[in-house]
Amino acid sequence: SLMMKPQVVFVLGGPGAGKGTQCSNIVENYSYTHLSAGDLLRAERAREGSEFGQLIASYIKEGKIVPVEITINLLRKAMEETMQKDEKKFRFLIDGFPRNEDNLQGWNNVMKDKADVKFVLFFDCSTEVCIQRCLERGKSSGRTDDNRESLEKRIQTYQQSTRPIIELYEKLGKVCRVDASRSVEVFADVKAILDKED
Ligand code: UP5
Ligand code: MG
Repeated sequence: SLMMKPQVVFVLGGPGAGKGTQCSNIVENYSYTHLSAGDLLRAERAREGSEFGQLIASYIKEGKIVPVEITINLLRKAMEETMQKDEKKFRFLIDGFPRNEDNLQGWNNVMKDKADVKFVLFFDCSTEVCIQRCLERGKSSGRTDDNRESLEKRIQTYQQSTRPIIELYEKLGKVCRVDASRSVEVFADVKAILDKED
């Protein structure tokens, strides 16, 4: 059968900005499949027999960005599996990727011809709010990186490596920014963007 070319929205923003939360909201209201690169890496870390488990565990704890060869394969497989199960599912929210130059190169090498990147949904959140949300979540999340030490590194990685990627897309006119520091009304803005872009 004729498969649609996957349509992708990259969802970016600092740690705790609300990427996952808003992606869940979107999935409830629009026909998107949510793929969190971080969730895929955590699942791979936990997978019995994974040759990358140790590496992923240490990168996540250190707030460093895992080599793209690992991440892009997880994303590609998840996209293929989704579309094989249901060919109507060709719209994807790719949450937390691409985070640096290496990620972007890996995407371009493997996926550029296979998928269209429509735009970047950028959840812009102050560092203070990001830290507060992750520390609060850390009380129950069980995430190995929701502690002060890891968080400082995650924030630094975000500032040094991910912000330039967002700026690059900004120059291409492909960034839709949402003020994500607010406790309410974030999703109202997201809806307005999706209704306009769709
Ligand atoms: N919350 C959310 N929105 C709120 C609001 N408006 N008001 C009040 N509270 C709000 O939200 C975080 C917390 O805040 C939750 O408790 C939520 O209830 C509350 P969430 O939606 O989970 O935010 P999110 O942006 O998804 O935060 P997350 O911690 O998942 O972001 P990160 O980007 O840090 O984590 P991710 O899982 O993407 O990556 C983790 C690590 O994996 C990276 O540091 C890296 O080491 C590795 N990684 C790679 O190497 N490569 C990749 O491509 C991806 C990840
Ligand atoms: Mg998340």
